[in-house]
This record gives sequence, C-alpha cells and structure tokens, in this order.
Amino acid sequence: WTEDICEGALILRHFSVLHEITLLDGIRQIMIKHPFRQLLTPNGHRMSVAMTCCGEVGWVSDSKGYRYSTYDPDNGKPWPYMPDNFFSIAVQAAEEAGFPDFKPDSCLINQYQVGSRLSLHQDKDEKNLGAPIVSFSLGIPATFLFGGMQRTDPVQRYHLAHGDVVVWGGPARLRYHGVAPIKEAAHPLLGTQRINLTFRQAK
Ligand code: MD5
Ligand code: FE
Repeated sequence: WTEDICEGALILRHFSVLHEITLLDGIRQIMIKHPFRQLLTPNGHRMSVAMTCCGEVGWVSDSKGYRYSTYDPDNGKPWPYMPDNFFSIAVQAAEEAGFPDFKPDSCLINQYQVGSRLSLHQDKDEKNLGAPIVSFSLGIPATFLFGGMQRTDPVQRYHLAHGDVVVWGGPARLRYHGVAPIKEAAHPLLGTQRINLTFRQAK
C-alpha cells in the first residue's frame, strides 16, 4: 500500500519485495568491477556510507567537490550499464507515484553498515530537478529523517524496511533529509547491512 509523506512524496510499502532477487543479483554484478567505497567529502571527511553507481553517470565526491561523472574516479572506467530490469522497476514505481515520464540515467547504490549514517543534506547536483528521485530500501531497516527547506527546520522520522520504495518529487524534491545511525539488526538475505538504490535523472 501507499503512504503519503507530503505533496510530491510517497512511500510504496513492500513495492520491491518481489524484485529482490533481480535487484540483489544486479548489485552483485555491479560490485564485482566497481566495489563499494567510502568517498571523501570536499572537507576531507570519509563518509560512513559506502557507494557505487551504475548508469550513464554516477555521483562522486572528492576534494574537488560533489558531481556526476561518466566514469569511476577509482579506476577510470565508465560506470556499468544500468540493468534494463532496474530501469523498468524504477519507472514502474515512479508511474505508480504519479510521475509518468521518469527516465533515470543514474543509479547511486548506498551501502550502510551498522552505525552508518547520512547527515542532513539536499540532493541538488542533478540537472533536471523537475524529475523525481526513486529510492529503494533493501536489508536491515533505517530511520529516515525528512526535514524542511532549511537545514535547521524540524524533521519527521519514517521507518523504512526491506522492499519499501520512496518517490521524492515536486515540492519535496529539495527538502533536507538524512538517515539516522543504523541500528544493529540482521536480514535473512543481506545480513547486517542496508542497501539503498536511488534512481535519478542527473544528466
Ligand atoms: C538513503 N539516500 O536512504 C537516501 C534515500 C542520497 C540519499 O539521501 O542522497 O543518496 S534518497 C532520499 C531523498 C532523495 C531526494 C529528496 C528527498 C529524499 N527528500 O526530499 O527528502 O540512502
Ligand atoms: Fe539524498
């Protein structure tokens, strides 16, 4: 079922459960050539979340800043092709949420271990801010922090479990958000990690 967060944002509970094997197999193949790595922020802090990408462009961070890049700065190789079934599952979720024209060209794959967190930020490096971001949660649960248009605005908390998909568009697209430190837990397929996939129209 669906749960409204605000105008433009909603949770499709359990949406990707029936696609879990497809998603995990795709992630495994991407990881072989482009392993998860903890990037440095422009301030020189190592992120607690580890990342990799697929699609035409991938999100990267280093001392030069945040940006989308056509290649993995770790090894100079282009990002792996976004699997066709990833693309169609993300498009289907966006449609269900009321965004019929979503054409993702980038998928950021975030790996959270117990204790990993993502501090409040806005996603604004994408060229097309009119397009939504479609986010898939797999593995152990997280508390998602949903703030306002200012970093200091109060946050609402949402529990995101394996299979939940969130679509962030319209006026929600530029809200501050983050992930609280992941609590110890285990998932039968993923063990003690959470994986989040975010599909974006970044180019
Ligand atoms: C996560 N990832 O759970 C989240 C899910 C990221 C990130 O935040 O940047 O990789 S995506 C949540 C999101 C995207 C765009 C807008 C909003 C939330 N929002 O308005 O709250 O790893
Ligand atoms: Fe974000």
